[in-house]
Amino acid sequence: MYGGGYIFEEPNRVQQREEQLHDDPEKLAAFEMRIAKGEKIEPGDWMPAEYRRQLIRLIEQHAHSEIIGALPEGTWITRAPGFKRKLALIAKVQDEIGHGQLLYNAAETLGKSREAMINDLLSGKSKYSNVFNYPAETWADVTVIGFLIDAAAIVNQVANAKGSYGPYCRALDRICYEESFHLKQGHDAFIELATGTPGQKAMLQDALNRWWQPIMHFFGPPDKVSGHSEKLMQWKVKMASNDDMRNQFLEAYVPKIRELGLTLPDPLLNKNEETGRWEYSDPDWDLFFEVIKGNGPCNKERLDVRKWAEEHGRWIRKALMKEEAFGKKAMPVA
Ligand code: BYC
Repeated sequence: MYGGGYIFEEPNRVQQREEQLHDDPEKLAAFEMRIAKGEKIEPGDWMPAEYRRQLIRLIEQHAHSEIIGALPEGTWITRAPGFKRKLALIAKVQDEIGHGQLLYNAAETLGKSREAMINDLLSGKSKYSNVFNYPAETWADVTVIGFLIDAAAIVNQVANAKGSYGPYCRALDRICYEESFHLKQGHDAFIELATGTPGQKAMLQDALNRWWQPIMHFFGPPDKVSGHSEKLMQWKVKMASNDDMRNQFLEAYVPKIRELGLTLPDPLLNKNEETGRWEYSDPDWDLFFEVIKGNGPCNKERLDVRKWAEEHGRWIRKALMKEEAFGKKAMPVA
């Protein structure tokens, strides 16, 4: 356990043990029938232990991605070009942290405490999105994140918002509203560089070349390798496969990039008009697995920043938990 000084026990352990004991075929069939009918599953409802475990894994990973994802852009707030871009970036970073809170809340409804999730992030046990382990070297990197990574996230979130677990879907709906604004400001900044001076366009092209492979990785490994997709799609947690989401992204955004006179660093990238599918060079999946295992260029830096924040915020959490600090019942830590 990461030594963050947390003092909570995970709730709902008893409930989870009960489910493992009673994961019987009749209950499972009734549960799957509800999902097939398009009903939402809510926190108090019976669910198979594996459905709960998978949702916790996925929502927790998503929450961590929002929190860690704020870091590369956050370092650019003081350097964003001009007052308008600074304001938009401050608002965006604040939104991303808010998304993390919404998602931690949704995961907590499944019985894992926020403290346990944060411990697992900081100890390296839990994953977060591969894309946030790369450096944002220039302002153009920030525009690529704001346009294309937000776009990739929207493809994933709009689909999964129609899924089966009520609290996750509601969180995703709200996140999508805000992400749509992020996408617009990212696209606007992207167009500004693409249609700016030759130096600005070259800076954008360079960023695009460096980010393209991590973006292709973002949707997860190919369907034939993805270990969780089949079950998660059957239970309507994932509403499209990794390859389908990657294809949707390429369909919507490659034309927008090319119409600005920019190129993509993949000579095989092309739409097959007969199948309607995009064809591309296989991204380096060994590299992807190394990055999500903790060996990417910025994994250590990202976690070090979060550890620093946890350690330096510990006194505030302690103060909030102490009755004498407020003279009333201890407040839960937000
Ligand atoms: N990165 O069976 P698979 C944002 C892992 S933030 C890391 O296909 P799954 C933003 C996967 O965990 C929003 N790991 O997995 C914020 C699994 O590992 P284990 C980011 C990945 O989960 C700030 C293994 O690979 N969005 O927008 O069924 C600023 C096998 O994969 C990744 C989300 O987090 C990855 N990319 O499907 C700007 C979306 N992909 O458990 C923007 C939520 C795969 O076997 N996540 N892995 O050890 C998902 O929807 C799903 O996790 C994925 C993968 C579709 C990504």
